[in-house]
Amino acid sequence: EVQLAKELAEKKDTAPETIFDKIVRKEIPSKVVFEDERVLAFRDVSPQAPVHVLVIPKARDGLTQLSNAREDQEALLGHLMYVASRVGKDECPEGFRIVINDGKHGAQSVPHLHLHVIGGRQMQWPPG
Ligand code: D5M
Repeated sequence: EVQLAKELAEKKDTAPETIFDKIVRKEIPSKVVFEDERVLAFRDVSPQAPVHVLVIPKARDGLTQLSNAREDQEALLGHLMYVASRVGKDECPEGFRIVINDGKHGAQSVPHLHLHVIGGRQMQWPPG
C-alpha cells in the first residue's frame, strides 16, 4: 500500500498532452468563465445544454482520468468540485448536473481530467 502510493507519487506524467494543455496555455482560444492558479473553467465547444462548462486542473500531473487520482491530489479534486459547484450555482439557478466521464465505458474522449457542468434545461435520468 505504502509502496504503491510512493510509486504513484514518483511517477511522471508521460502521456501525450491534449488540447486542454493548449487551452490552459492560451495557445488556442476558449471562453473562460473562471480561472485561478490551480484550475480553469471554460465553455465546452460542443455544448450539450444551454450551459456546458468544463472545469479542469491546469497541471494534469497524471490526472488523465479520475481513476488515476493519487491521495495527495484530494485537495485539488475537492477544489475542482467546489469551482464546478460555483459555476453551476451562478449559471443554473434551477439546478445542474456534474459529470465526469472516465475511460472507455465512461465515454471519455480527452485524457485530461475534466468536470462537465451541464444545465440551463431539464435533465433526464437515467443518462445514456
Ligand atoms: O469530454 C471532452 C469534452 O471536451 C467534449 O465535450 C468536447 C470538449 N472539447 C474538445 N475540444 C474542445 C475545445 N477546443 N474547447 C472546448 N471544449 C472542447 P469527454 O468527457 O472526454 O468526452
